Amino acid sequence: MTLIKRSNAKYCSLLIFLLILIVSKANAYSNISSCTVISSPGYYVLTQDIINSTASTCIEITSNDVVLDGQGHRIDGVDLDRSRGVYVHDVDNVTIKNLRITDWGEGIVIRYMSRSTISNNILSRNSEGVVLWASLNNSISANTFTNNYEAILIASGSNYNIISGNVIINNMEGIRLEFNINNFILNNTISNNVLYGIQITYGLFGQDPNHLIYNNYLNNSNNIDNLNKVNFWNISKTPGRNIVGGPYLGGNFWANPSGTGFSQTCNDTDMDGICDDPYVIDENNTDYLPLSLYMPTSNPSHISHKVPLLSDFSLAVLILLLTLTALITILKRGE
Ligand SMILES: [Ca+2]
Ligand SMILES: [Ca+2]
Repeated sequence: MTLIKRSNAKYCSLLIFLLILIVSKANAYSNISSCTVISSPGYYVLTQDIINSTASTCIEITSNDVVLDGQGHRIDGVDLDRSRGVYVHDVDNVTIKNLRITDWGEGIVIRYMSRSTISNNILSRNSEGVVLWASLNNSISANTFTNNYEAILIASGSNYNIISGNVIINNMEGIRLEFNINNFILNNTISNNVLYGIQITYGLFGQDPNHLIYNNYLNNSNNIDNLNKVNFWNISKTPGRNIVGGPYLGGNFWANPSGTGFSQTCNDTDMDGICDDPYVIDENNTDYLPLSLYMPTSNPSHISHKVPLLSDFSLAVLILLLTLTALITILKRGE
């Protein structure tokens, strides 16, 4: 008995110690107010703008499990060639968010990073906005890229990354993918970029890149550039609000600034927001479900009333079924 009590007491103190450790870790916010190296895990907050920094690398992250939260502050350089706003390498589980990054050679450059997130940043006037080298399973989401030379470069050996919900407008080049495979590009607005919207070269070792690219709004004079091998440009027709407000997800919206893009001129006889015909990009690449301009024909207020009524009804049925199942279970237990 005494032995058991002693071991219980040991477990209790161990638990309390762990709890204290977790709580203290959760509260470990570190403030940053100038260029620095982050070499241990933690939550780092930028507390003020860094303006006209002449550093060759402003913030370097070398540790796993780091959050860098800019809280809307700027990391601004002086357009030095090959300078870096944020440089992250050899890490896992890093988040970079809420930063404004301007006037660098490379805004955010990443090498050997995995399972990490770059989100809600604004990148302008950099030679390259975000660059990924040999990095896997990352997410680049909800960032805004304007007036960079190249917005996003997914470079050699960077596979299985998700690039979603970004706004990429008025850059020289939009997204470039080279020597990598199986990346996902979805829900982005890629518009008015001078040379191209998306450029894809070969996959790794010359194989098919097999990138999946769907539900993007593409509105550039040259939407897709330099394709060589096979990629996928749509998912199967799935109910859901697409990027131009239509009722189905499928492929991409293909526009150009002069208003003559495939999606801007295609027929949509059954008015489901998907063009009648596929959009053939080249012999290896076809968007089988290109989006069309979606214009509901009936009174919009009529539609907006109809949808909630239907879903309310299904919810009521579901609740009824769950209640019945619970009642039956209780009754059976009572037997
Ligand atoms: Ca500057
Ligand atoms: Ca249709």
